Amino acid sequence: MQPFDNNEHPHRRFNPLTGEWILVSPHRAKRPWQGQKESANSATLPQYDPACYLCAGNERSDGTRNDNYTDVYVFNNDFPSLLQEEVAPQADSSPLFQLKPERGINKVICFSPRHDLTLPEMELEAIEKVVDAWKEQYIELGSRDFINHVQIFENKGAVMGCSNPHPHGQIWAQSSLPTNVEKTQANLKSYYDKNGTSLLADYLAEELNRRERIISENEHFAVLVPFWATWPYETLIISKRHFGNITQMTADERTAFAAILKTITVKYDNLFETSFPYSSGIHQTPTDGQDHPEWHFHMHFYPPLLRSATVKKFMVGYEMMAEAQRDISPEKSAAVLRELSEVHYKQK
Ligand code: H2U
Repeated sequence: MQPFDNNEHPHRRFNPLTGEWILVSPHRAKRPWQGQKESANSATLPQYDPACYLCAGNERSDGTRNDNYTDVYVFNNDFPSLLQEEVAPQADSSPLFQLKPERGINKVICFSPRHDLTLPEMELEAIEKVVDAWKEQYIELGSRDFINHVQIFENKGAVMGCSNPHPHGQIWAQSSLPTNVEKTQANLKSYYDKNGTSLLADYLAEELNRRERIISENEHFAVLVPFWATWPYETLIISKRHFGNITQMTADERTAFAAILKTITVKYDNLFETSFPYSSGIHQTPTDGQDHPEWHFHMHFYPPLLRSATVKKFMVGYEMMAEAQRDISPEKSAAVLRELSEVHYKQK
């Protein structure tokens, strides 16, 4: 029998954050491609677009006018998916028809007044201001008694369903713990209860030791392709110190977090010399007033691109019916990202 080689042989890997397995088929990365091939949209954007509903001073669809903001700007989403209004729950006698009213608040956060920039092209100081705004929102929204979870996220690129290239993210704050966060919390907690340590602190220590999947690190954060990554160039930013949420960052950690955000997003843009699409989001302690020593601040990046500026991975077929699957190994993806320059390709 041949000895196992994780760059050659199909295998499954366990994601300890979700408790799910994923199928890795590294040998398939070699197969010929006859699928989607179209040219990237590399249109240059103006610094200010009079028709953009996120640009400073412009009117939004409901007639509200944006402030003439000069750095970060946060407003209530005009088309929120959650409402603050309290309604009486309705009982249903069948456990097969469970339903619970859900309350919440949705915000939009413009990262910069510049319509043509995204995080990787912004100055470090400007990214620090985004981090500050995330922190303020986490505190403000999380302090409301009916808000138990604050999801900070960014959907970047038309391929991710993002409606506008103006650099922006969203915040959905709500009364329940959403499914993915609940799963992560349960797994972090059972690890913490069993070992008395943070799962992600132990994981990061081992990754820093093995150095197979580390892409970059600074004094306070590391970014890596997780061992269990599903998306081809999925990454995870983990704080080196064990703390639960953004309010617990020191001033140095705030700067280091902004710096590693810039590093990974610049590398992403450099990968296919395109504005790299992704969904990213911060996972941190819920705002339910409980102690959560199991939580460890981290940020996920789930980018869909696979082999060019336009050829993306689809989560279809086997993935929909059975479980997530990837071709290129996480180690190869990490090596590719590690080698890429930290200088944005447009600045070369
Ligand atoms: P996306 O590009 O990820 O769709 O985010 C843009 C958000 O901006 C979206 O949630 C909101 C949409 O509801 N929006 C407003 O709040 N006001 C507007 O005038 C247009 C879009």
